[in-house]
Amino acid sequence: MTNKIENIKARQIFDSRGNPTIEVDIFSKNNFARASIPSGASTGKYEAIELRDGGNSLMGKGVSKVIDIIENKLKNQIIGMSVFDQEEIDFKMCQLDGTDNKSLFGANSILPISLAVARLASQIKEIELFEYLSTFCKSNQSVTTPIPLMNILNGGSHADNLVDVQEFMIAPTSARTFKEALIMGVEVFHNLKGVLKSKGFSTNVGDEGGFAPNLKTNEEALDLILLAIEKSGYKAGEDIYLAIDAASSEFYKNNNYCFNNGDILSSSEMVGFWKNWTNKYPIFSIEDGLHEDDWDGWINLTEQIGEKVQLVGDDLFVTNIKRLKKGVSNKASNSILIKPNQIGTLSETFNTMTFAKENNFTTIMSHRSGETEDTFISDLAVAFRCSQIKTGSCSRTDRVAKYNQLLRIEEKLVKNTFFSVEKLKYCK
Ligand code: 2PG
Ligand code: MG
Repeated sequence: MTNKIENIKARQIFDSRGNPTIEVDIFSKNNFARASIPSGASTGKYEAIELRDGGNSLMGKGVSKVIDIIENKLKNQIIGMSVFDQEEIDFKMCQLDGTDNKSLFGANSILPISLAVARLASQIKEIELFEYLSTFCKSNQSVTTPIPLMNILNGGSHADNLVDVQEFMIAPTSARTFKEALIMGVEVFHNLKGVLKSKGFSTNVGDEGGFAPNLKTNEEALDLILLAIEKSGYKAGEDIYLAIDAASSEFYKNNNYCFNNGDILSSSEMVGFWKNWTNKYPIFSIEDGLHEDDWDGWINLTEQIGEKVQLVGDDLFVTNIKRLKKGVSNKASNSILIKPNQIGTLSETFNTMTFAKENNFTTIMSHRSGETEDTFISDLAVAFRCSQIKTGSCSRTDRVAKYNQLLRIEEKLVKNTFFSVEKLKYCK
């Protein structure tokens, strides 16, 4: 049979930060597919485990143990299965691992196989990856390209500066196509470079390709971006909205939010902080505005501004349906960030996205801060009608590759399939 998996080969490659990661090649009789996986820096404490070798070599980050697991524990169990049995393959790998958080085999041994299987299936069917993946999406909504959230200014643990907020993103919501949105984003990116230069700031970029200037305050970042939007000929709050990933678990100490300028905020003060920012600036989306265990804070924030602002759980939910269910039943947010490597299989990622959609949560597909050249998430975002995708800024090929793949996908879709045509709920 030509749809049977005949061989799997794993290798150590390097990600955009120069850290080891895994690439898998998978073979059927007449076809071959490849997938590689990313790695985070501001990882949530409830994410599936990423196995590393430890020791002195490669700063302890080597993945030879993972290769050994793939070659000796997983490969022979999967060879002979049909590439079209995505769920059975994923389930089998989870069962073999046998732990709740994939701590025995590591999500980094399971996910690359899971992704490569889907890609091989699309090749055997001779259809695009996004078309194949959309057969797993139960939505009646038409297939759309997502609005890009472009992280043009980097702080937190993604940059060597004193900016607390990890990501300042722009969302070109007045665009009618993904192509148009990307052009708008690129224009603002280049104008921001000019603005920073003219003010004597560094224009070096951080891990996700956004600028990483040494600003004194977080507000300064917002003001500089607003200026760049204006210089590009667009109106902030009409053509382009702002989105934030605070990654606040990173600056949470002893039940408080501790800023680099010495400010220490309680959970309710932090909620007040976000309320103030969203009144003052055209911010339509805040990701991880509160710590991953601060459920009361999340509920409070959702009560206060959840009607008009998208509140995105990243570290809070870690793409895990159990945590998402808790969030839905407690009304602790209204949106989820989707990162396949936080949970470790494609099938579990599908289930989480489906549950989020059934409960009217927006879904945002996301890269990790350490990325590879693999563009799988672009196809996945389209297949599952994610309203948005965040995959960094408009520089660094590891980021732009994902946006470029969306340009190609959009060419294949019928007219008016860009999400902004439907209008984002939180952009009035
Ligand atoms: C995030 C991600 C991606 P990391 O916090 O959303 O931007 O960062 O991959 O470092 O967790
Ligand atoms: Mg995040």
